[in-house]
Amino acid sequence: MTYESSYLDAVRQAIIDGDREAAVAESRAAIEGGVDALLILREGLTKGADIVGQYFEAGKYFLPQLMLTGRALKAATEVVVPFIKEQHPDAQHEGISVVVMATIQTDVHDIGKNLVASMLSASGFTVHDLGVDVAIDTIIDKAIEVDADIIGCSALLTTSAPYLRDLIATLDARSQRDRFKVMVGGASVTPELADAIGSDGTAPDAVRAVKLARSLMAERQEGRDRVKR
Ligand code: B1M
Repeated sequence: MTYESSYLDAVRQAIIDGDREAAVAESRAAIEGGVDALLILREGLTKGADIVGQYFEAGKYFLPQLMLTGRALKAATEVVVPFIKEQHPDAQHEGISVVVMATIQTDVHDIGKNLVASMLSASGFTVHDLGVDVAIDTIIDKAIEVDADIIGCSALLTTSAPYLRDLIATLDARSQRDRFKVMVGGASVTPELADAIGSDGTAPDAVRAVKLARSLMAERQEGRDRVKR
């Protein structure tokens, strides 16, 4: 067993047990032991969440266990995020790019959305985080109000993912689609779905979400430059 895998196993187990104190302590121990914070997120916290999700689907775990895991994930994420920002500083300043973020209506999962919002802020984007279960028109109204560049939405449920499609349809209906880049993500979003609904892209994790946001901003700038010429 490598030194990394024993730390990661302990973090993962704490998430599976829904043990907040252990999740925080083991995440700290892994950081102090020199494990990359992004690895802790991917191989410890997220893998643990996936296993809990599988147990839930299989009827081995029920809602209370899911809730305990949610609390443990939240607390441990707060421990690792500052280190992800520090260890992955491909975060040159973005200037004044503005993002409106939300978890789409009917969905209350916010851990991944918070992570993406936090990484975007650390990368110099101005982020307006509207929270969870946010109605489509509220998202669009806020994006117009703050003159956003990007709308970013998470959906973790197969039943909430269709609202991402409705968000884009509503942008179209309100003649606002060309005004914003739209990023989507979360456990129910595949690249195929992101493409099929006409979004501008998706990313599997927060670090790649920042890369995507950057490339969307570069595309936007290129478009503006072309219009000027
Ligand atoms: Co729920 N839940 N949950 N849950 N929950 C899932 C999503 C589920 C997959 C578990 C399962 O059965 N396998 C399942 C959905 C099944 C489906 O629809 N296919 C499920 C279910 C069914 C439910 C309920 C319906 C249960 C019930 O009540 N019977 C209910 C729904 C409530 C609602 O939303 N209306 C429910 C409730 C809950 C809790 C409240 C108890 C809790 C959430 C606590 C919270 O968020 N504050 C919870 C939890 C903890 C989970 C799991 C176990 C973990 C989710 C999580 O935080 N993952 C989850 C299983 C799983 O995901 N494997 C599950 C860690 C997080 C870091 O990852 O959010 O994917 P993630 O974010 C990643 C990437 O996806 C990406 O970057 C993030 C960081 O790396 N990303 C983006 C996210 N957003 C992005 C946006 C972008 C780009 C990238 O651009 C804008």
